[in-house]
This record gives sequence, structure tokens and C-alpha cells, in this order.
Amino acid sequence: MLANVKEVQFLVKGDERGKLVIQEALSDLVPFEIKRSFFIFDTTPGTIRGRHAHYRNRQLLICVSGACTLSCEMPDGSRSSYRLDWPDKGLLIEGLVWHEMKEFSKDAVLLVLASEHYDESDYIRSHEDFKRIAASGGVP
Ligand code: T46
Repeated sequence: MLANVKEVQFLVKGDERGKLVIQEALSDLVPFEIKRSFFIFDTTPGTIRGRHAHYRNRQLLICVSGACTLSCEMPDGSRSSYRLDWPDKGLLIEGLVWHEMKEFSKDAVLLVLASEHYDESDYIRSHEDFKRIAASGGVP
């Protein structure tokens, strides 16, 4: 799979009772089957999480409360940053993308929808390995 990072804007359904945002598997906004979800909260001030890439796992990240910043490095070395600060904003990460999560607000809850079950062998946790795999043409 080609490396891809895409900002996703969900439709907010709202009425006098409040707001609702839908994530539906195998849709334009969530283009994979969701096999797992997890969320990150109560982060230590100043912490940086992530610092890895995946071989296969595709993910959609949504900060459902508070805010955090996603920093992404593509196989060609280009970098971009995204601030997730509203529950209708998501970030889709697919393919070989080195990513870090940082600048969490105190109330941040980062929800992650994943295409794969947890498998530590799917992680590239060394940046040197990431650069080597990227230089060799990416994930086979
Ligand atoms: C990612 C970013 C956005 C499990 O046992 N099962 C799981 O499904 C997950 C996600 C983690 N773990 C274990 C592995 C570690 O011992 O929980 C511990 C913390 O995981 P990790 O250090 O990988 O957490 P983050 O926040 O750095 O990364 C996580 C995801 O692991 C990763 O896939 O892309 O969030």
C-alpha cells in the first residue's frame, strides 16, 4: 500500500439534543474494516507517543476530546503536522508513515480505529529501520 496521510472531515449530525458523528467501516472516510479500536488519554504533560510506522495496519485517528498534534514523516522524508482539535476531524494514516503524537491537551482523548489486530511484528519502532525500508522502496 502506498503511504498516505489524509485529513478527514466527518459530517456532524446535530439537533436540539446535541451532536453525533458517525464512523462507518468500508466507507469513503473509513476505507477499511475496523478490527480494533483503542484510545489514549491522561497523557503525561510534554509526552511524545507513537514514534513508529506500521507495515500493514491502517488507522484513523480522532481526538474525541481536547486536542493533540500528529507529526508524520513520509517515505521520501517529507514531514507534515496536523492538529486534531475537534471530534469531527480525523486523520487517516496508511502505508509506511512514521508518526508521532504530541502536544496533548490535559483533556485529550485520542481514539484510534485500526484495520488490523494488535501485532507487535507489524511495528517499525526504529527510525533507522524506517529510513532503510523507505529507501528500499517501502513495504513489499
Ligand atoms: C499507533 C498509535 C497511534 C497492546 O497490547 N495492544 C494494542 O492494541 C495497542 C495499541 C497497544 N498495546 C500495548 C503495546 C505497548 O506495550 O500497549 C502498550 C503501549 O503501546 P504503544 O507504545 O505502541 O502506544 P503508542 O501510543 O505509542 O502507539 C499507539 C499504537 O500502538 C500504534 O499502533 O499507531 O497509538
